[in-house]
Amino acid sequence: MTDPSGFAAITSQLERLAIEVPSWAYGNSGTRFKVFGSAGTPRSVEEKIADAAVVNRLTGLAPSVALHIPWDLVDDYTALRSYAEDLGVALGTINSNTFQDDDYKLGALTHTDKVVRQKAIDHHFECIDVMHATGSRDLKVWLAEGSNYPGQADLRGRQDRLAESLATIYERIGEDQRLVLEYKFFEPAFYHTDVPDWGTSYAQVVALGERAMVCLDTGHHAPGTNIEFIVMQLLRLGRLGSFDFNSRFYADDDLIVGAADPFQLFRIMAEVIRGGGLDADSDVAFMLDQCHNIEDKIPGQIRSVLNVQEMTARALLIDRDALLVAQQDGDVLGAHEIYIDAFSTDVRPALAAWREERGLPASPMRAYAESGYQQEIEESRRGGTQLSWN
Ligand code: AOS
Ligand code: ZN
Ligand code: ZN
Repeated sequence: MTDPSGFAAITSQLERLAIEVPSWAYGNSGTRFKVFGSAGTPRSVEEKIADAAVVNRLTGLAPSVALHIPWDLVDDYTALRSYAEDLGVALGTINSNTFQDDDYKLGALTHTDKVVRQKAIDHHFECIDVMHATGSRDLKVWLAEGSNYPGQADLRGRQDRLAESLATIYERIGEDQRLVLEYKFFEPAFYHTDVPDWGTSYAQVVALGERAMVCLDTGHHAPGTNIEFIVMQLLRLGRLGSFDFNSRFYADDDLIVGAADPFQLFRIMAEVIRGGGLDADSDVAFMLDQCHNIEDKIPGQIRSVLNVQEMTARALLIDRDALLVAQQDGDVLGAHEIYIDAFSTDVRPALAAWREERGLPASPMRAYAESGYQQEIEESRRGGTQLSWN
């Protein structure tokens, strides 16, 4: 096969791409208006993992599953780990939850009441215990904390309490584990959130130590934010721990990554590559944080990991040497054209052929549709009730 796009030169890097899928993507989800149930929804954590394993089997791209505590509560995490490994996937990031308990209405790690703060800290300790059993590296902390009305809360006091609570949790993290702090500029609190932006997350994690990192959820920025700049900066500072990938049009939409703006995903992956985030020694974790409210969940996840792969391939095709020369020469439009040339390259045929070479289906979407798995779970999992919230 001829290789006009130079695809052969990028496969060794592309091979390293691994995307963690979230257990909650396989459960039913919706908006505050309606949760549409879908046939075949998993009834247990094990069934969510089984579905995630199908995504990995067909794409070769999703070797681990993120869990959420307490949504994925089981008695024996060591047994769950073996169950997952038998299906060819690992248990990945453990996500904590301090947003569904009445005690946390006015805050959890930032609460003025020490008893409530300790309860939230203890929950994180439990998550760390789970991590030891599952073999997970990352504890991901997303906090639904903030206030709705100016004057409601002491912004400074909350930030200080947050630092203290995080430090207590961080002390418990094992030598080979990391604490990853996610930021979000709004919701469920609307006036202020306690970790609204990358700068706050960065300031908090730097104070903790080397194994504390920032999580960048692509849906958690104000419209128009230059997300790839943040990617560049966090990589430059050595604190980009992980991504929560998804797409948004208006809010925290949690739609399929790359669906709303594939060019943005390309730009993000271009900065990841430029900053060494795809190098062999990189420890940046790529995760999805999505919910499939109206589409089938498994093909939704397959589509998502393929979108990341496709934009990564295009970003790898940027002619870096030529780009550097054009940039140094001040060739504004020449540099821009080199960048756009890569984005405009249709890598789909080359990706399909490369998958086949590695024993994967050329079209994982088609392979799933033809596999009969969807019909099988719709038949066998009647009464599936697992809900996920995002
Ligand atoms: C919430 O908006 C965040 O994106 C969280 O990362 C996540 O969706 C939640 O913590 C589920 O675990
Ligand atoms: Zn997220
Ligand atoms: Zn979110």
